Amino acid sequence: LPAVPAAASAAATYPALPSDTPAEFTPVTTSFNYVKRTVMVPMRDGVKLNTVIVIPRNAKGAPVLLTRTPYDAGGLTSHAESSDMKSILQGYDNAADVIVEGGYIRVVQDVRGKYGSEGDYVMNRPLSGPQNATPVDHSTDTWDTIEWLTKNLPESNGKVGIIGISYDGFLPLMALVNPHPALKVAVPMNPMVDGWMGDDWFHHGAFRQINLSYVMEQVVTRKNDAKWFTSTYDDYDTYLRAGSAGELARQRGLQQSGFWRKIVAHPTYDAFWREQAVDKILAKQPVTVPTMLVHSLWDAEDIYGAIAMYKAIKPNDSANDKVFLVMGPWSHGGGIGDGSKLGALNFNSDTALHFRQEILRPFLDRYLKDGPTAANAPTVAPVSAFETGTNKWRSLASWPSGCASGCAIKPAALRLAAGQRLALGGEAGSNAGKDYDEYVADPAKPVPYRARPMKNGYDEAKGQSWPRWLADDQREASGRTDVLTFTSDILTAPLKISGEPIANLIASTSGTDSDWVVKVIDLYPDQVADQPAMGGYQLMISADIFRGRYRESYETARPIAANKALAYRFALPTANHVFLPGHRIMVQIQSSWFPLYDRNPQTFVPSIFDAKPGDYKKATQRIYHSSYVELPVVEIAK
Ligand code: PG9
Repeated sequence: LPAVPAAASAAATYPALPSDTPAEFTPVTTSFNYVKRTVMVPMRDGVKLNTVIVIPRNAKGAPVLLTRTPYDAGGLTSHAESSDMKSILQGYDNAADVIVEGGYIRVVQDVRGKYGSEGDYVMNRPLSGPQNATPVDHSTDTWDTIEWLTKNLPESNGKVGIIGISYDGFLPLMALVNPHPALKVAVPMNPMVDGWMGDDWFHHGAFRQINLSYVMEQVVTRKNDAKWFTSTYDDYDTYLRAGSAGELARQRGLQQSGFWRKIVAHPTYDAFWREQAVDKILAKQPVTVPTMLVHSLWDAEDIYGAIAMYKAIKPNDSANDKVFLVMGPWSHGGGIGDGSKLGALNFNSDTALHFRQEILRPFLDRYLKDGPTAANAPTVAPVSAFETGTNKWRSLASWPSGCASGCAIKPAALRLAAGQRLALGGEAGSNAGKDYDEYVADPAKPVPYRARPMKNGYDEAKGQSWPRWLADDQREASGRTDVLTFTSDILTAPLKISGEPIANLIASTSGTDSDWVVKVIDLYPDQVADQPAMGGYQLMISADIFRGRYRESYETARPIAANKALAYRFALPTANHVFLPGHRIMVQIQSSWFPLYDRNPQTFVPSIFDAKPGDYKKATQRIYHSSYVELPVVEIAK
């Protein structure tokens, strides 16, 4: 071999060409109207949590609004690259107008194990106790954080409020368990409260399988680096081809996630779910911090939480000055956005702006500010409820109360009568002839939960509009042979409902397990002059699913006796709605809502996560005319 020239074998001997990148860059932020500090705040066990603090420039005696999150504190405080505080907070989890106009110090912290924080991530980390052997939980982490903030923020007045949406709405509730004395107010918006009964993971036992993508992105890596993928344009095809939710999870490697293994191990409402349901936890103690629960009437993710929480903690609020409720005509988290429209619906005013400026702002002022601003803050009604149909805000003393005074709520039976008619109250519903209606539910062709092709997700630019699906037109479903549709006569007077409709089905299946979906719908007049596209619109007002195997007990799944008429009773989500004259009421019944919920094989198997292709069988479903929906009708005293 020829000898290698000495110069070529030596390390780089060429002259230095200095890097254009400085060893350390110091941003110039003197023109910014805020100062941002990112600090690692130590918890009692030594774990440090990444905390972003945004302080209005020259702030003095300013209160703090804290959000704790698994969704990236850095990202939530830099929605835009800007020298303007309102611009950087313009996005998820920030009521930017209220925060900035109110002069608040904004603090956003990554929870343990997510993004910049140290420690282990546990989905909705339960309180220290039977489900969590460590001494640390979200209650202690919030306490330690507030303790640090009160000692290290010379610009603050020492008063802290905690606010957040969904997961970040669950966290203010955890802060109420043994609250730090400096915590003066909590605003849980659309909080996740009970993952099995009616929030993110199951509804009455039916699994919300489109959340597999959430588990993958949110749980398997600290910084959400693993991305969900599909192999079809239409999500319906991806889920149908996989078979069961368990199989799709296996195909994405989710068994590596501790949380997915917990879901698979706890398909029923056992101690795992019961003991971490936040309404059950907080019902045991009076809430000592003023708390404003914010609920969205068309919340596609946590439609259960805020109302369940209100029911649990209001009875302990003996002075009627700690627990407040707001409900608006919004999608999940819509209270911080534009509340003038939801899909095809138009509310004639920006209902979310009204909430922020007229309800949230004075509420925060009262408890977080000092001096005359606090003393002169307008009082907020115990309940502020937007009434859909008439599109009006109502101030109420409690929920549900129908109106400010002089009215009562009387349950009225909406009977699923013969001829696919809905008969209200004492109305004569003919039960002549057959005493049931029937359909065939085929798991090979489950009822789509929205028009196909469907792309589940949040990015409108990519054709994804998941957050507003509950307000979709149900017309397509009403034309299917596997959806039963019962319709009332045209209303001649307004009919107002406030509260939870309750489904009372008398139903049989030829299988040994079955899902039942019940939808209460406002059927618009055939023509709507000022909004032609609303002619004949079928708007869901309240709807939910029930997994038949839990008919006798939520804790133990049991096979259903085939071909036997059996009673199923379950509550549907809260409504505050006026069916206007000229409209009709409709109820639709079906046995799948796919792929939002995994398919019921209609053959009893111990766990539906493990159902095999051969278990999925067609079934004949009968809805007997003794079935009814109990409507919480508001009667106005004459
Ligand atoms: N609905 C979401 C969530 C909450 C809690 C657990 C899992 C998901 C959210 O929007 O945060």
